[in-house]
Amino acid sequence: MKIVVLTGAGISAESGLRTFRDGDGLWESHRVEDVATPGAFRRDPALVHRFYNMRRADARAARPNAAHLALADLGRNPAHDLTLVTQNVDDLHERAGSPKVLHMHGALDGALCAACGHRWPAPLRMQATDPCPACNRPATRPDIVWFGEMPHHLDRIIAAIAAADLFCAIGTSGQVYPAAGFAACARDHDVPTLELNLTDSANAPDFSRRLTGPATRLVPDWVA
Ligand code: BV8
Repeated sequence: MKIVVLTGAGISAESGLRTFRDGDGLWESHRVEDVATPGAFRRDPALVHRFYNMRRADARAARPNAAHLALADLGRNPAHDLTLVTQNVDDLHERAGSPKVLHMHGALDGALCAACGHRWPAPLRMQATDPCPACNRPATRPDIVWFGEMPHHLDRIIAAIAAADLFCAIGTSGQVYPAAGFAACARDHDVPTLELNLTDSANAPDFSRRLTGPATRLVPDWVA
């Protein structure tokens, strides 16, 4: 069975990592949409690096939960062909044992040179003046897809959805595009859709089946 799973911040919530839109969705009184942008980085690179340095430390201190582990089991099941796509930038899927994770919004453990495009493993704490290992220019940014930037792997994701037997979204509010449009894309290709979430998402009507509850209960039950 070909399955495409899309995860969002809700799958890491029970590992202690904050989601974007639960609670007040603010960080140092900034809306995430105002920090996770190229304009914010141009205006105040130190603020943006502070945001991601904090989240990198939080992610390294967190542990995968039962939902991450259940998806890793699903990926190892030879009866299924799983494409795991995440909007998350933490590495909890990988640390749970998922072999191939498509990080469509980038990853905290990556650094990117804003001048030459070189990528390298991110240190725990980064600052814009860190020289690029390739061009030596002080233009270091997190390797994160910000608002207004093109997400990664879109062609591969859409092709996998079109050919899938099931599309399942877990722990995402369905408010950020193009990820929020994947369920409608599945429906347009007559692919069954399933949503596992704690609350109603913005694109809940796009799903043919929905289960409500915490991911650490729903995902192991669904995978079993
Ligand atoms: C782009 C950076 C184009 C990483 C993020 C239509 C089409 C295309 C684009 C747009 C469009 N309309 C608007 C846009 C622009 C924009 C957008 O969508 N804006 C929104 C706000 C309206 N999209 C973009 O800019 C994208 N780029 O389209 O480029 C382009 C074209 C040509 C050339 C160049 C570019 C880029 C989007 C990526 C932005 N980066 N973050 C980071 O800092 O982490 S988005 C950010 O939101 C995170 O990546 C996060 O993953 C993502 C989505 O949030 P969720 O994961 O859903 O988290 P949220 O807190 O919202 O919800 C949590 C859910 O979990 C809730 O439902 C809750 O109930 C549930 N939950 C909580 N606890 C649990 C739980 N569920 C289960 N168990 C629990 N215990």
